[in-house]
Amino acid sequence: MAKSAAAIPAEVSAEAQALRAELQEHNYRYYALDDPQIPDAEYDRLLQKLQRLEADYPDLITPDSPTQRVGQTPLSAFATVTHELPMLSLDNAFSEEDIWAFDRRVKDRLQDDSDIEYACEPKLDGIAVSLLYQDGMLVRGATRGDGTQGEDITQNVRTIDSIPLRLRGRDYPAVLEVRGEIYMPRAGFERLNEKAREAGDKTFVNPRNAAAGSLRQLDARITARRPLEMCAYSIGYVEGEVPGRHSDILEALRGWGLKINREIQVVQGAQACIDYYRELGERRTGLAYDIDGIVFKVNRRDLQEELGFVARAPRWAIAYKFPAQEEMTELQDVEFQVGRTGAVTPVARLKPVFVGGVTVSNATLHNRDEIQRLGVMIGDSVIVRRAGDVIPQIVSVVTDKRPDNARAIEFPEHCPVCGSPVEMVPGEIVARCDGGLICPAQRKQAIKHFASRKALDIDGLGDKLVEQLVDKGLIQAVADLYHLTREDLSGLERMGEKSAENLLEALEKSKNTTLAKFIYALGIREVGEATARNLAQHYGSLDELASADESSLQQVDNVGPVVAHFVAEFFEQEHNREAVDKLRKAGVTWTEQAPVDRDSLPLAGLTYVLTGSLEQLTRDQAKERLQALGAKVAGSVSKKTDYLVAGPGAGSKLKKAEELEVDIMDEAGLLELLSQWEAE
Ligand code: 5U1
Repeated sequence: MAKSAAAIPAEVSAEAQALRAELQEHNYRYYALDDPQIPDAEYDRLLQKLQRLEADYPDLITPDSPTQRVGQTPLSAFATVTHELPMLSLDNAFSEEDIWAFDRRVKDRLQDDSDIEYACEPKLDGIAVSLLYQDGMLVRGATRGDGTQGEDITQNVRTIDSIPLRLRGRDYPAVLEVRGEIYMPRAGFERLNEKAREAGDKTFVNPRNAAAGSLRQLDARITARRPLEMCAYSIGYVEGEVPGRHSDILEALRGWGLKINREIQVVQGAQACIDYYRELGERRTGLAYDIDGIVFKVNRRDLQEELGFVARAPRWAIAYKFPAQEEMTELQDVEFQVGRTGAVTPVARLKPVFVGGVTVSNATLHNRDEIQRLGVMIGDSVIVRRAGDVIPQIVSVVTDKRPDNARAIEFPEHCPVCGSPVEMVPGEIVARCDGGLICPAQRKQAIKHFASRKALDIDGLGDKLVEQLVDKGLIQAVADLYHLTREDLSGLERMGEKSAENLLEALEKSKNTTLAKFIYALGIREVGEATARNLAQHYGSLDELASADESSLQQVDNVGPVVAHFVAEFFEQEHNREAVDKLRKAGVTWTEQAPVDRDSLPLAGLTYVLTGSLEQLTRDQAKERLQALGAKVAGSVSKKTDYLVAGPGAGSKLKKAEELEVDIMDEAGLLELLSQWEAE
């Protein structure tokens, strides 16, 4: 039962105060220092203890208590806030020349030609906000709005754990306005969209929109469930003393409990700014959050004051933007491509547009569901996103710009290449051409796969050559490759005598391979390189594999019912058995091996977990290759985990691994490990 103020014993009051201070300190270590000292579970335990005390003695509750982050009463509208000092915007630079010109302007105005000290900071792609602290207490959070007036989002900013409700220490100014960016880290964004997808809800287009949508909630309980963070990048209105250098102000803010970006650096001169831009630009896609440029600021505050402002932007700062990752263009047509396994994929043909540093004229539309989800029509203006090396995607449609002659996208009922029916398999989102190897598109893809580096590695047999060979009727199936003659090749485009000779030599060389590579080369659905290796190790010979039934196949590591079904089905089909026979007759041989005892594999008995993004490998490839060496790959970190492979953007799994003192390696370490054992 709740007890009144008079009844609060002194020791209870002291305990609540101590708990609050302890929780605040842990928050500071976690967000500002990026150096947590206790596991999340321990933090939650302390918070619950404080909650229980406050439930027993409600008069103990203070507005800055960590239990008081989430207000229970939704607002009917956001109030308007007038900023004490305008929230400025930044001038943009788009080239190195622009940076040199900016540096020149700064020097000319200061009438000093020596190198300027600049602070270099990533420009986070989020929402600019202002936080007002009075006597160390957070009293107001506001959006930038038009720079003069914004919206009061105090209830919402209070829910963000990296924003302290009370500043740490005592040496903060009596009134301090902190400015910064609220953003959604990519990992949180992916999780949020994944949940939305599972629930059949609308997904967010990008982390910035997700952050904006989350902050615009009148019910702060919704904001509280969104993975938002805030990084401070400057101060606004202040009553009190602050340091004389921008970088020292940021350090002071960190000391008062705010999160400051870890990539910030102080450099001398414009060339060093450009070097910083290039260096971070290369690492951009590996960061845990989206950035759209780099901000350079004259570091000395006295020089900032001397330089002053022009219009609504300071003369002492500039944002050097990265090439946009999203642009608008027109969807001119949709074509349908048929893959090796018959999957029919819609491909958007776009009016060429420069995005993410390259000109994009095609983007994948994935499948029929995606077309429906986007509600896209031919002729629409669409937003194309290209981040890093990711295949360009259409992320949304600008329906306001839809022309009168926009056409619906008709998914074909017959294969655009061979005319066979296109089927939707129940439980699959992909539509497939029914033609199998009758379909030239599937045949071409199957031959390309057979010749690829990880399969029979036929040097010189590129995609264009395969297309010509099939189109001219010189080959129908993979075994025909081994009957090609000099005369056959001489009539082909870009095929000189020497190239023809080299290709015939490469074909000859490819005849000697390993069982694992041969299985992989067959192109059985869902059988990747590592699964092929597991099958080869398990059965030791192709005949053993070909006669295995589904339940035997499921004994193989990493082979579940779906893969087992595809493998058994492949060898049941007469034309596949014939294709294998023809290859044997053409002279293709492979080293058979005694079945391997998996317990004797180098990583047997070890459990790995993968987290964060990897650059050289996909997650699946890393997983398959670890499994092929005998390791188990688990989805979450526990006491049973031996190693965590952590890439950029690693979050809670990394934290947990650190708590449990699990060994951690990065992608380079993983690649070294794989190459060490795979070579044996
Ligand atoms: N990192 C950073 N982002 N950003 C945005 N610094 C920074 N400074 C800004 C803005 C609008 O404005 C300055 C004028 C304080």
